[in-house]
Amino acid sequence: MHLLLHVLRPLLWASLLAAGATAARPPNIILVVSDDQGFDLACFGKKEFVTPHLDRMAAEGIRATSFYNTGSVCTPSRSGLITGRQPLRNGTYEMIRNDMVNYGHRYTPTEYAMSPEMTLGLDVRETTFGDILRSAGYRNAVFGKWDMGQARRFLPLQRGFDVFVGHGNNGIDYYTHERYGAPSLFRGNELSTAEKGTYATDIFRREAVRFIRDSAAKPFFLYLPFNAPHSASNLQKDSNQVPESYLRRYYPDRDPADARTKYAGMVSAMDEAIGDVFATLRELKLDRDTLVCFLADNGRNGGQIDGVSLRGGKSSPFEGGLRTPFIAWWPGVIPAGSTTREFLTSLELLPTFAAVAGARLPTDLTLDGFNLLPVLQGRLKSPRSEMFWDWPSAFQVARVGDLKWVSYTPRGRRGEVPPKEELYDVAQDPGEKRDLAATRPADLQRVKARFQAWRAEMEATEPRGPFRNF
Ligand SMILES: [Ca+2]
Repeated sequence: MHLLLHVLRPLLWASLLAAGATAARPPNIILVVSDDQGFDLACFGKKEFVTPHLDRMAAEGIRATSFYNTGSVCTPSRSGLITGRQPLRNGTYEMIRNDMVNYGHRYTPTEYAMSPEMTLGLDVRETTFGDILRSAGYRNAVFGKWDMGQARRFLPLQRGFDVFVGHGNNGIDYYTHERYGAPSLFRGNELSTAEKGTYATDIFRREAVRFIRDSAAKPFFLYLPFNAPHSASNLQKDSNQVPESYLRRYYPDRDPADARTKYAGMVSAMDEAIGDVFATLRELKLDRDTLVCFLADNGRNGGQIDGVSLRGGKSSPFEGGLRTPFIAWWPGVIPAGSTTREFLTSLELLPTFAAVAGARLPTDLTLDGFNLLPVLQGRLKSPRSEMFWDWPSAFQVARVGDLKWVSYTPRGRRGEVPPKEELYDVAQDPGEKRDLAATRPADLQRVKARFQAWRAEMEATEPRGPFRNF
């Protein structure tokens, strides 16, 4: 059975290519992730943001408007993306963060070496999308925010990647590359201060272009998780950082000192970096042999899809936190200028990459998603009818069909105060304004029961660190 699949899989990606494409090998794969951007880009309706390259990507590819991440904050969102497994299954379901900085504490080097940001990370028994694509012969790189731990065993070179420039923790200062004073920029396995003073987005942009140019010999996987436009991790009051040139270029009529203006400039700096990636693909004539995906890791307050306002933002259980933009681009394979409303999540990306690469998945690996390419091509309805989220310190959520059950408490107080429970029809009411919990009690119980069944499955899965008690 598996031998047969192994033989047939290379035919799978070949059959996905439209007439005219001449791929002699599986496609390159580029995954771009932005940090805390939510729907702040013009092609999802926020016209005040100048994002011509992402807009062009959407015009030449497909937008998804019902796409979810596995968390509404960085770390659990990224662990689901990287492993294709629910955070409760892969074990990284909370933030890996030295929270004492919230109270003004500065970690000494000795303290930092023993702190959660150094000692915790994605369980080494987990398989990453880098591992899967490497097994199919890909050359893999990460430039940007890894966020899966920074002890050596957790860093990308030990997790299926060949090249890494970036930070293993949550966030850095864009110029010093420090996290609250702790040097945090790695080249490979080593911390490096050689480029102190260079804007982080420009470093990741340059490395991405260089990697594409250096990868002619093999299919490549470029994972490009920008730390932008997340605010910088330093102790300044306004920690939005962007070179002046972006402010002048895009907002000549706005106050350059305004934090909101700087944030918009950070979005545009990232968009220009993405533009360089596309320009390089076109120059090297790789644009029909490369699948490019873009998503934001979580929402941001004030999120809107095509003018419809979403409730909540980062760290929230509502659509404004969990639902994010997704764009996929592969000329000749994915229809241009299209939009899908199909129910999809970031758990689908690892199986999609494996399918297009013709990779064999380990038989003992339990995944929580599926190949979404046929859905993007309009050949299949999404097989997904349910999605569940459990962020133990803050909320539990189930979406079953169009109904969404939400149980939430102020963060960190779960179990101390009674949770609020609500029910929404997110197809009819994406803004989650009309709570149906009182009027549709049978539906409420049905959705909750699905959540409980899923929760029991997570409890029964082989436990993983770093948070679970086993
Ligand atoms: Ca984030």
